[in-house]
Amino acid sequence: MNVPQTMGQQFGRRSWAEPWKIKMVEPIKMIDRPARQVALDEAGYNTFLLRSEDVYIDLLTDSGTNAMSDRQWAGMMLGDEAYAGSRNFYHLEDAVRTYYGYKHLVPTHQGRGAEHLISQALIEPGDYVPGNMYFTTTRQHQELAGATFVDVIIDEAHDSQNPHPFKGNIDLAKLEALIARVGAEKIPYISLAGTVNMAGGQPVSMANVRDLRALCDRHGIRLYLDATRMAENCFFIQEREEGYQDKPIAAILKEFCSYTDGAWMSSKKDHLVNIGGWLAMNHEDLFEKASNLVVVFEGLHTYGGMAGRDMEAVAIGIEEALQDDYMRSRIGQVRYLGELLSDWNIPIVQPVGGHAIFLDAKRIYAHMPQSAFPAQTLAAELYLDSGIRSMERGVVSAGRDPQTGDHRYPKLELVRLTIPRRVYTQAHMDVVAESVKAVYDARHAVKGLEMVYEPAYLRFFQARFAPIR
Ligand code: P71
Repeated sequence: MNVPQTMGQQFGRRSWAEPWKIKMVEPIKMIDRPARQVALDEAGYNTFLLRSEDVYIDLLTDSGTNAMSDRQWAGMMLGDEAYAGSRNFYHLEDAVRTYYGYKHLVPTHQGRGAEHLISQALIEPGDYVPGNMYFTTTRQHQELAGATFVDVIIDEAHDSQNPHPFKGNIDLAKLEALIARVGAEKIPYISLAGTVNMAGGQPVSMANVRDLRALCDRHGIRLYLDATRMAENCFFIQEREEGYQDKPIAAILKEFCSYTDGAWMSSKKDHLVNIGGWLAMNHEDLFEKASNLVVVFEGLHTYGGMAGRDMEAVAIGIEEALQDDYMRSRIGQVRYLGELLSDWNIPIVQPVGGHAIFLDAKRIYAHMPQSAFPAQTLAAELYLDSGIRSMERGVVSAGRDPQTGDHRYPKLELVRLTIPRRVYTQAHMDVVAESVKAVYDARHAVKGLEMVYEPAYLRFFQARFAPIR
């Protein structure tokens, strides 16, 4: 007879649990399969167009979907809603200086607000912006400002099965080749993200950023960081990189940022809040330009589109996100789901990254051409099976090449099961895993989708699809 085992026992260790308990709950319900079919038809087979009330377990994104702590909620009551000079802004500025180490802070309503500011401030038409794999909104803003984005991530990142521990690293040879081809003066900054969302939440190593700093100094190029999930990146450095095992995540973050010139941030991820973001920098010229642009696009430079209470929640969230036992439970939960699926031989991106499990739709629907949108199809099938909402990260997200107008066919055709922070339990993860298995087992009967409506920008948000019969 099989003796039941706890999670810890299965891995030959004592179990550990989240360093918090739940004091407020939000009911969720599951509608039946015929009702889910109706909802999916109405949404044009696009999970972005579903109503959240029709969703059972929502793994669309970890962005703005976090549960705040009682301290953060208490902070919300201390909002200073003055138009100018809110005390919460100064608290936030202090937190960014203390934990990230940058000199100046420009608040924004969320990450893409900061991407807009840095792109408009630094990019001239005809420039090139190298980065470690594109992110949708980041590249969109760079392109709107007139730049060409160039992917200089290591090759391993484009291979879903490669076990490289730092698949987010920049390939310095690719970067040097670009500099030789276009000239350093055509590169306003390097766009470095930690962890790399589209690669599967893969981290960048401290050695890589150190080398990048030296390269940037040699060529006189700026190095700016997308710090959206940088706290999670630091967990992987602590776990995998020689010399960091005994360093707290907060110290690792401070060191990493010290090699960069500034950062933009979507606080909706790492900072355990529902809205917010910022741009921070050491360069005075960028500070001046961004402080001026922010009043046009976001709001005054001491709130940038956030309410005072929101800035307070971000300031408190920054500190909570950097606690080691919190981060272990955060990444541990993602890993738990990944281990279940791996053990059942369901193809997922390896190694498991920080914020999500990425299902390899290309392998799961090996019989389907990429033009039939395998990842979009898989996300729809998962919703039909169990009401779980996930996100396409494949050819639909990649969009069209601005020069040729053709679909960009990325090597990675993935479905992201994104885990909100402090929201779901281990039992929810079990339900998700079983649903993925059911859809995987039924994979041969599925034919794919065709696109019946396509918007001009960031098409994945609003595109509509119909099943191929
Ligand atoms: C995510 C999001 C939110 C999102 C964005 C676009 C399509 C679907 C969902 C946002 C990020 C991000 C990185 C690395 C900047 C932003 C923009 N991610 N950099 O993963 O992951 O931040 O959403 O606050 O504007 O679901 P913003």
